[in-house]
Amino acid sequence: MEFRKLPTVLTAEELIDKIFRRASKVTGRSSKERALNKLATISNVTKDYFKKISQTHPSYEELPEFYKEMVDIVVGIPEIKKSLGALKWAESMVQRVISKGVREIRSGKDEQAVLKSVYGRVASIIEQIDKDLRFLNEAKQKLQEIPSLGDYPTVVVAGYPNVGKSSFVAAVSTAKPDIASYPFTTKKLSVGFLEMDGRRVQIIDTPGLLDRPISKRNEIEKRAIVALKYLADVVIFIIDPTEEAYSIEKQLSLLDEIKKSFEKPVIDVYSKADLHNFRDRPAFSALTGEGIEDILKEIKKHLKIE
Ligand SMILES: Nc1nc2c(ncn2[C@@H]2O[C@H](COP(=O)(O)OP(=O)(O)OP(=O)(O)O)[C@@H](O)[C@H]2O)c(=O)[nH]1
Ligand SMILES: [Mg+2]
Repeated sequence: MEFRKLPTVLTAEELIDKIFRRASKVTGRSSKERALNKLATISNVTKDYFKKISQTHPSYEELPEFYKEMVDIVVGIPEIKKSLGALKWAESMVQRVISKGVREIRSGKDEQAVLKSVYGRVASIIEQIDKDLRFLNEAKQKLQEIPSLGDYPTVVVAGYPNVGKSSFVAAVSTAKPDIASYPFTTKKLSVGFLEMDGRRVQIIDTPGLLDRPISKRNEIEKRAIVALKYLADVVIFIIDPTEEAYSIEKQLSLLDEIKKSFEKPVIDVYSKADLHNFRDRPAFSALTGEGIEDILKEIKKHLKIE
C-alpha cells in the first residue's frame, strides 16, 4: 500500500480558480461556440480533477487489516468515505448545471447570461464541499505517515517512552528515527531494514507505551499496538533499568500485558548498558554497541534465519 502517492487536494477557492482559469483560455469561432467550449472545459476539468482524487484512494474495505486499522486511527475510514462521497455529489451537480447551460445556449438564450449563471452555480457547489476538500488534504498528509511495508520477517520494537527504542532501531538498521532525551519523541511508526545472513528483515520503531488499558490509549500509542498486533513476527521489548523516567515495575507490568495480549514471541532486553550493571537479561548499549550482536543473534533464532 502506497499512501505517498495521494495527490494534494486544492481548497474550494483554489479549485474554482483553476477551473475558471482554464475556461478563460478557451476560444471559438463565434461567441456561442466559445461559450459552449467553455462549458465543455469546465465540465472536463471538474470531472478529471474529482476523478484523480477519488481514484488515488484505495478501496478501504479491501485493505489488509494493518492498513485498515491504521487509516482508522490516523484519519477515520467513515470520514474519508463521507468526503469522497461529497466530491461525487459535487461532480454530479456540476455536470447537471453544465448540461442545463448547454441546452439553454443551444435553444438561443443569451450565452453571456448563461455563462455567468453557470459560473456562479458551479462556484457555489464547490464552495459547499470546501470542508471535504480540506479534510481530504489533511488526510493525505496524515496517511503519508503510514509506512509501506514489505513482505519480510518483521521485528517490532516496543517499550516505555524514552527507554532507547529508536536508538536501538537506528543502531541496527537503515531507519533514521527521531531520538531525543524526552519521552514521547517518536510519534509514528518508522521502518528500517537489516540483512541477516543475506535475508532482508524489517524492523519497526514504535511510539512509547504506558502501562494502561487499551481503552485509555491515545492515537499515538494505538499505532504501536497495531504494529504489535498485525506486523510483529517477534517483539523486542526494551526495558531501561536506570529508572530515570519510569520504574522497572511499571515496565515489567507492560511487558506482561504485551505477552498476554499478542501471543507473539517477545525478547525482553535492557538498554543503556553503559549506565548500569543489571545483567539478569540481555543488555545492550546503543552508545557503545555492547550487547547488540547478541540481541541480533537472538532475533535470528526467533525468525528461524540460520
Ligand atoms: N547512555 C545511553 N543513553 C541512551 C542509550 N540509548 C538511548 N539513550 C538515550 O536515551 C534517550 C531516549 O532515547 P530514544 O532512543 O529516543 O528512546 P525511545 O524509547 O525511542 O523514546 P520515545 O520515542 O520517546 O518512546 C536519548 O536521550 C538517548 O540518547 C544508550 O545505550 N546509552
Ligand atoms: Mg523513539
